Parts: sequence; structure tokens; C-alpha cells
Amino acid sequence: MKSSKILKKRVLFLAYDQGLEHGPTDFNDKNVDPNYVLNIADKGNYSGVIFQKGIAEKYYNKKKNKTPLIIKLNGKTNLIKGDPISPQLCTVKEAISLGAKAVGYTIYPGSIHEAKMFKEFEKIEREAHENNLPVIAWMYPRGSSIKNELDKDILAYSARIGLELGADIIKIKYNNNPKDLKWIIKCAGKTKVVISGGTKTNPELLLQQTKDIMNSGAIGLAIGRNVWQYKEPLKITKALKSIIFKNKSVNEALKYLK
Ligand code: FBP
Repeated sequence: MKSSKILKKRVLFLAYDQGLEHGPTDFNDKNVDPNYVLNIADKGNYSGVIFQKGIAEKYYNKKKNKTPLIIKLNGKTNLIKGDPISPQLCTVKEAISLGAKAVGYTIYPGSIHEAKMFKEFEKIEREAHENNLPVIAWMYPRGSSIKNELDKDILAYSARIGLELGADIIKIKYNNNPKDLKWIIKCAGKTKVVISGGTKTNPELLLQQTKDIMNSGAIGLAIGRNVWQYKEPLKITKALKSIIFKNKSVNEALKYLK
């Protein structure tokens, strides 16, 4: 991979694919509008903003918007239960024409449909790499055979799968244990690791978790609800950035929330 706007030493990505994954229950009057989130991404100087192709087509302007675009190539709703499968909904070519600087794909290790997702992922990855685009794999172990998605060994296995499959970055969940995360990141080898945000939590806890995550060796976060559901998204952005990019303490970061 030659120079990439996405593969930096430290990153903060803004995720906004929840409209498909969870539905509008995540939204309020403001953040239901993709422009509201794009504005946060641009003003907050995010390392990337993550959209499905529909939002990108209608809202992202590659000349006007300065935040690098990351297109999520597959997706699914939470309306269907059982072992998950997330089919490809957008091609690498389409993503490039929308201005994408990286592409993303969710794999559910442990699902009975795992093999299909592996196969789809490897095709996407080959095409993306031919076009010098980094590939971010959401590694979310899930399905009837997965008893605990946040189990250390299950997360470590998922991280390792990301390395074995050739992902440039993997996005995983945090089980709130920095020691586990250190091992999980070690298992990911040269594949970089970002952590997802999860449901909205209190800002102090979020900042403490971010500090622990960075100290464990992750390169940053790919976070959604904890930013665009926060009353002042640019304040929480500054606080997160101070920890991720400037190694500030939680107490120093908290000052940005005043
Ligand atoms: P959040 O920070 O809002 O949790 O977003 C991270 C993310 O990975 C999104 O990209 C995705 O929509 C969502 O979480 C999927 O999470 P889950 O499958 O656990 O509902």
C-alpha cells in the first residue's frame, strides 16, 4: 500500500452506518440528518467518515467535504435474527467513484455464513488493494456458536483472522479489559486495530476507556453514537483527540467538555 490518507499512526473515524444496522431508533431530530454528521466530521478534522453508499451518493461531496470517505461495502439490518450474514451492497469501483479513500466490510466470525463473508471479503480486498485502497474489516464474532462476543479468546481469534485474511485495519469491540486488549492487538500482528464506540456512555468513562485503549496499542477509534448523540459533538471530539493524538490524560481531556 502506497501513501494512504487513512493508514496513519493514529486515527479517529466517525461511523454513521447505524441507520442500516440499527434503524432510526439511534437518531434524534438533529443527527437523523447526514449533513449534521458530515459537519461534525469536517469541523472535527476526523481521519475518516464511514457511510453506506446511499448516504455517500446523496450527501458527500468529494470537492467540498474534506474528511476522507470510507465506504462500508456490506451491511444488514437487525430485523432478522439468527446467524448473521452481511452481503456486499456496493462494489469497490462504485466506492472509488464516490470518492472513497478506504473501504470497510463486516465479517461475523463464528456465523454459519462465515465462509461466504470470507470469500466476498477476499475479492473486495484484492480489488481494493489493486487500487491502493486500504481495507478495514469489522471483526464481530457472532452467531449461535459464539457464547460470548466479548470473550478474550474469541476477540483474539477474530483479530487474528483479520491478519490472516489481509485486512489493513480491523475494527473490534472492547471488552473493558486493557490486559485482554494488549493480547488481542498482539494477535492482530501488523494489522492495525481500531475500537468501536458502542452505545452512549458517560463521557468520563468513554475518555478513560479511550486512554486504556490507546495504552493497549490500538491506533484509535471508529466511533459513532458516543459522538453524534452527544449534546456538543465537537467538544467530545476535542477531548477524544487530545487523548488519541496528544497523549493527554483523562483529566486534561475532560477540560474540553466544560
Ligand atoms: P458505534 O460507535 O455507534 O457503536 O458504531 C460502531 C459500529 O461498528 C457501527 O459502524 C455499526 O453500525 C455498529 O457499530 C454495529 O454494531 P452492532 O452490530 O453491535 O450493532
